[in-house]
Amino acid sequence: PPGVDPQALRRSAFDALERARARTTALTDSVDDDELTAQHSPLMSPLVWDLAHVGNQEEQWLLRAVGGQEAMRPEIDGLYDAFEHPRASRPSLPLLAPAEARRYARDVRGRALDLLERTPLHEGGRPLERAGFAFGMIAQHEQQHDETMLITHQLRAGPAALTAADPPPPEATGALPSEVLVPGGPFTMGTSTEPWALDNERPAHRRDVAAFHLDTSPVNCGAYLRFVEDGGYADARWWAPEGWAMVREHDLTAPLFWRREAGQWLRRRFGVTESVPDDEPVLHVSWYEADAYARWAGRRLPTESEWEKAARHDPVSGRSRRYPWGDEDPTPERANLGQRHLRPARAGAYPQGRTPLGVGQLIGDVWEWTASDFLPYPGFVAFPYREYSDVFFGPGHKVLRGGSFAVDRVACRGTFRNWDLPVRRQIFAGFRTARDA
Ligand code: AVJ
Ligand code: FE
Repeated sequence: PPGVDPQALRRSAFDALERARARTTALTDSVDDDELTAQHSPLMSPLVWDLAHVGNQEEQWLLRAVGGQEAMRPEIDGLYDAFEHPRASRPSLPLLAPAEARRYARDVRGRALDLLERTPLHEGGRPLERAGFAFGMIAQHEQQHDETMLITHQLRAGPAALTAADPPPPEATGALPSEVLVPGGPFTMGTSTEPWALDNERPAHRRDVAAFHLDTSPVNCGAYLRFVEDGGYADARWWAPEGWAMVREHDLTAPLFWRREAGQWLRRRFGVTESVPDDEPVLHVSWYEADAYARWAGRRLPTESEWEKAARHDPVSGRSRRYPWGDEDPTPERANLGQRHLRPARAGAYPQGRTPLGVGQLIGDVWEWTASDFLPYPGFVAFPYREYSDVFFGPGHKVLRGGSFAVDRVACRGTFRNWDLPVRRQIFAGFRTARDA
């Protein structure tokens, strides 16, 4: 785990905040002001809302809670409270205009960096300050909104505003087996030591997991297409009842952004139309579609504990590690993270990112739906605010694991938990399948 050396933590917090801001700037400077204030989809906020919301959360948690400073603009807190205004209503609020929103976020950041220099980060400090937690939390928050803004870019009409190099190809030597056996037995799930782990990842606890088989890579578009062409979307047998209702109500026939034209399957990605690539992990499927595919294939989604055991359990030491490859932070050789690429890599890429059993691409590429509801771990304590995780626990939300190409490394690790509604399709989500041993 990252050292508890205060100077190293201060440096990591500074780097993480700066990396997030560079990305926020790229996402909001790549379209004009009209596009920043427009509603590209009722599912999303205008980009200028995300920008000022990021600044406002930073002001509340760093300047006010850590620094004890007075509110800079108390009158805007309500506008940027995600619980006061649903996304669809945000364009009609008296939001800060683009130039004002940029200036506000920049002013907050200047003060936050001054505060980071002055704040003691040692073990005995206040919980928000200990190991720089609040600074790490705010960097993760901004990166999560950067991913949200990238989803807005994917939903917007018009020509491409963003470009990126393609991810690396699969390793040349030999194909992976399609699945591996993960032996049964207990493992440690969650963490009590990762300094910037969010409340829902805590505390570490033992879980028993029976032996199971797990796909070595996420399900690709070619395999998913076989389900589509086998009439998968027209056969109630494969679907959970609510999933079948969703398919009927919206006439779904394929993943979001796909369409069939002149006998060919096409999809639109960030303003570019291309043919659906057989060998790339499928994206933009809801939990219901992932669940239906798995049933059609005679398999099932892995549970959240199965996913984490496969990603972290080291059969040699018996210990749970931070990542599939060990305890070292992600690098560009290990995982497709950080929006360096605008698509997932094909199966067999990132050989240095595999687990000891040979499971690949668990971190990065696509968020992976799991079978599990989003629930608190035994001993969970909401921190520092109930609205991050606590209010979302329950059977309404399904857990996603592993992060996508759109997730920064600060907001991704073997213990990181994401969640969403099972109907959600615009997120960068795919899945892999499992079966009982
Ligand atoms: C954890 C990704 C579900 O975007 O709704 C951002 C993260 N929480 N601001 C979301 C979050 C508050 C959250 N997810
Ligand atoms: Fe937020």
